[in-house]
Amino acid sequence: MKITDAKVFVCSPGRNFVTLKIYTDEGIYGIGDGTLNGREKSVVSYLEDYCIPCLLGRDPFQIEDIWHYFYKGAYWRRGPVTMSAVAAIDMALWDIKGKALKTPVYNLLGGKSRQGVMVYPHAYGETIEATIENVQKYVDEGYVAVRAQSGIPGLKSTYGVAKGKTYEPAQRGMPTEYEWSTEKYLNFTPKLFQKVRDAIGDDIHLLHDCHHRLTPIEAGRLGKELEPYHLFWLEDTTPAELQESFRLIRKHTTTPLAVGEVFNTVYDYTTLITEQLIDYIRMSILRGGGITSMQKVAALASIYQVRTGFHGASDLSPITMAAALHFNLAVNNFGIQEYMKHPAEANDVFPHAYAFEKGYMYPGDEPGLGVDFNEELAATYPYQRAYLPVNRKEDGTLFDW
Ligand code: GCO
Ligand code: MG
Repeated sequence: MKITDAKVFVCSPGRNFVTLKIYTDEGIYGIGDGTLNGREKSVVSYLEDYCIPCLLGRDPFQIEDIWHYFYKGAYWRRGPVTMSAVAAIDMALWDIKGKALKTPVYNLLGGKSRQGVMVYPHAYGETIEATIENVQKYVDEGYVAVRAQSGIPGLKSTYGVAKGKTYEPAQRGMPTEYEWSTEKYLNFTPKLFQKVRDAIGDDIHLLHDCHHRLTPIEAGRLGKELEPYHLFWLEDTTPAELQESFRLIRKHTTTPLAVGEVFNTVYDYTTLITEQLIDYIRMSILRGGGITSMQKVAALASIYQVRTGFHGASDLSPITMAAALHFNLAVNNFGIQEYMKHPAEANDVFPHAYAFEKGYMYPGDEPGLGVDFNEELAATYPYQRAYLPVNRKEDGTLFDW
């Protein structure tokens, strides 16, 4: 089999997505997700200017070799643009192989290690009461794990709390400016979880995202104060660059830690994993360069009892969601999968076999990834420029977002 062509599509069915389609001489095609929120066109350029010309004529079954061709062979390595492009290629190649061998991708990854994939959605509200109501709504829908974020009294805006119908950080126009106070957040958050836990009881897993806004010692304080409410995890407590930070956090709390939705290679994790400083890996198949590289991350993590907990915000397309579900079904050290529903228009553009039932998701048994791309429909939703926000302290200092 040979790769005859590859094309990139940018569409905006409810939000922007970058889709790569790889065609072969046997009529089989594969699709991959290259979406990088707010930087979509940079990935398109990387794919079109460099990757696609170098893909033509290759055997799509040689996934490992092609992965290294675009990682080692590129010379300029790593970074979110590069690794999202590599991931798009890699997903499409696994999709082709599954279709050619007439088997779902999870079978190529070792087969089913479990029946279904536990997922968590986002619950949020402007107040503690509204947040509890939202958590309860998800519990009533069958979820067994829920992330809870709440508006903070005295702050105009808070990460994870939507003003509109659904939470979507990327907005049209120039970047929105959020307002932040560490003191207000740290004083408020333990009260939030005390009330949420009281309201829903002990059986539901609760998660929370700090979105990189704390120093290590502040993270230690928050983790310690949240211990009575036994969170499933506390996510991205500090900015992600300094892995050593987590030594200090770990000394102060037994609250489990999840890290790395912005990471893009295993090298971002080596200290965190080998010193057992974290419990869950947040890097997604999309950000981490594809299934091929995430297999290596998961294998390293398994030796150190670290589990997967992949990023699954709605700015990762249904193709990444499908790839994650196949991966999660197969890998032994699976932990949990984030599941933020896509806009209805996106589900129409990406028809898929995966489904949700009673807190768990299932990739379905179609050959390949089990997700398709409706080009004609996609063309009716042109790209819309949108940027992620920035965050400032109350005195105007630009802060981590
Ligand atoms: C999460 C994330 C998202 C990101 C978003 C950025 O845990 O789901 O933090 O909400 O902010 O994916 O594009
Ligand atoms: Mg997050």
